[in-house]
Amino acid sequence: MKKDVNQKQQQLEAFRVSDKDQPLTTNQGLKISEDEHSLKAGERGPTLLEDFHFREKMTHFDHERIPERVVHARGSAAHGIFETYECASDITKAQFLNGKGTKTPVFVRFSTVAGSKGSADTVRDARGFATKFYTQEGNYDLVGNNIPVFFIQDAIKFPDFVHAVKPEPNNEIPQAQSAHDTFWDFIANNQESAHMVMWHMSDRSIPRSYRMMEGFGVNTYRFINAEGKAHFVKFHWKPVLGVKSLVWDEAQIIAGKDPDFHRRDLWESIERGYFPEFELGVQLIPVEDEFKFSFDILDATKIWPEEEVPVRILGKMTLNKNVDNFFAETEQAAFHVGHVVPGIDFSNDPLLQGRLFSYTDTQLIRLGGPNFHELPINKPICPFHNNQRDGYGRQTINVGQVSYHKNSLANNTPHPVSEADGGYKHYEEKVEGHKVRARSESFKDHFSQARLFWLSMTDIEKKHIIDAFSFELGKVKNKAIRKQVVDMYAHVSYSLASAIAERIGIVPPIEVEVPHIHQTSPAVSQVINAKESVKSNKVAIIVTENSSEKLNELIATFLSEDIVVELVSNKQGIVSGYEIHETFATTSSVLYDGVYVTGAFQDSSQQSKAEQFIKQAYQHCKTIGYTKNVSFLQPIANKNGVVNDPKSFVHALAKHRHWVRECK
Ligand code: HDE
Repeated sequence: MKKDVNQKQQQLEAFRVSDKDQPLTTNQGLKISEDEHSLKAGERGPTLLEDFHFREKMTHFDHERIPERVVHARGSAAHGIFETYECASDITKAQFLNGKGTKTPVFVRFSTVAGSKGSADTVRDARGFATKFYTQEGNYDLVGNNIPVFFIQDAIKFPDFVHAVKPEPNNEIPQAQSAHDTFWDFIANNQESAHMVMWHMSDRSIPRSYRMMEGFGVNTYRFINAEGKAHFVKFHWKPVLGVKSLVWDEAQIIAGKDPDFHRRDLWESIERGYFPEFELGVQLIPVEDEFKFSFDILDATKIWPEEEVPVRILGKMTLNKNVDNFFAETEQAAFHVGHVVPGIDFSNDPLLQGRLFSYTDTQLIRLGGPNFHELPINKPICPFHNNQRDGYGRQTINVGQVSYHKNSLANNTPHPVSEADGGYKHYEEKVEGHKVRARSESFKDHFSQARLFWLSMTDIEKKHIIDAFSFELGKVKNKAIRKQVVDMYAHVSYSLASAIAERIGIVPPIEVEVPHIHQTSPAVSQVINAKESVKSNKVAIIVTENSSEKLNELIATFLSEDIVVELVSNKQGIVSGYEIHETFATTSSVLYDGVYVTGAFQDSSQQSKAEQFIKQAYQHCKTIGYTKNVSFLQPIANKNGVVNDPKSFVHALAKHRHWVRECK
């Protein structure tokens, strides 16, 4: 693994401790001579209160857990570096985006939203994509998702939304699922969610890997350059490997076969040196153009179609180091949309405004007080000084008698800094209005972009959306809710709504007028934008007693293409001269991007396991390779994505899925 020595890593190094080869001590440093027996009055007698070692060990254990995040509890993170491709000083004075080749250490946490900390990775859900940039001007957090819009428009509805999607409160069922009554009841009664639900029902919500999904800031922010010129901005992360997804049946099986699928994928890729890479892009709208669009640019249920507002790529992030300790780093990382640097500011997007309160507030309970910024993972790499003092777990020893401003005793320091010297100054937007609990008329079109998304999908993507709606609503017990949702989606597309109605036993909706959409947005289709690549794809090679001697060549071809290879057989140990990694019992075809069969088994029960493995890969539209002597593959031999030489296999694997099988 590459040793990363950026400034954040140097800082963390001071906190790293290896316990290996060290004597066992108490937390006070006292060496311990015995750690298996508590101190007792007699061998069979009661434990003594004076056993400080027992009490310290047990007390610490009793207090090991902290509350999990109220949302995004399940996550996984890595360290890395962000490097600019070009100088973006024309649009922002944020120094980490200024100059070409400017490097900034980052820490990224990916997550699911609804499930608990121990839930499965591959559930249908949005994915969190939170990045902490340790800049020289302070930490900047870009707290985004892998879907560019959100369910609600105003943060005040967030507790309601989360209550609806989380397990139902009477029986705490179901875990990490939106396929239940309260979620869909919320959707039907809060129709601003229409657009987000389209994305949620698409393959975006079952990514193949954290490394293969886009990231979006979702909310509208503001960029300000050194001259004070401002743009509204939306942030994008574009994965270098392209956007790839699982299929739903596969995702559900993986949830049982390997609930850590995404976590493992991220960890192993970094350990193997296949560092995940994402390009950072921005969409920009000059402030004077705020009202020039058919949608309100402050509405987080709307995208800015990339065809209308192009994405400008600013640089690339590479994740090159796994954490040393999950709790200390991943669990204690505290992200906040309000952690900004000069050159980045907020808009009046009412979802963002509420987030600005919530993130610090939640850390207070989760991390136990106001000093979470002192935890190594959260600590800025630039100096920080202020008059905040004390609180649980305070680590800094602020010296001197002064902890207030203004003062004479410390020469009025720490002192505020002018804007010219890097002091943060809020963008001076003129605001005026009546105090009202209301939403702008311009936020009230809920169906145009939901329809835009639908019309921008390819046929296979549309099929998957209908399948997903039918699955989710099919799990809803209350028929009135099913009906309400179907009627709601008649406002998006009659063909969509009636196809769902047919599948879930609901009378077809009445045809209503739908928004007039004149253009589509190809940028939202992951099929249209599919990137062909095999780097870091995982392939199972099935090895039998009859595997050909050419296996070496096959493995060498795959490795030269940066494909990860696992040898699978009916038993571990040596088969046909090769050390076997996994068996049909310890692994499953759903854990691979493709399968290559190199011979038939002599034993018919083993043969049927191999056939089952391949059949499942075939059903999930994966690439299948075989050597010529494998006769049982003949029925599918000439089908799309089924090939019999390594080169064609690599070529077919790059396509990721062969949807034509599913269409038939
Ligand atoms: Fe969050 N969100 N959120 N959120 N969010 C949290 O903060 C909140 C929203 C996102 O890996 C919480 O530290 C409100 C949108 C991510 O640690 C909490 C609203 C987007 C993460 C919170 C939203 C996100 C969180 C829970 C509605 C995409 C995980 C734990 C207005 C742009 C960060 C925590 C990590 C976490 C509040 C909506 C992304 C409670 C009030 C939209 C990636 O503060």
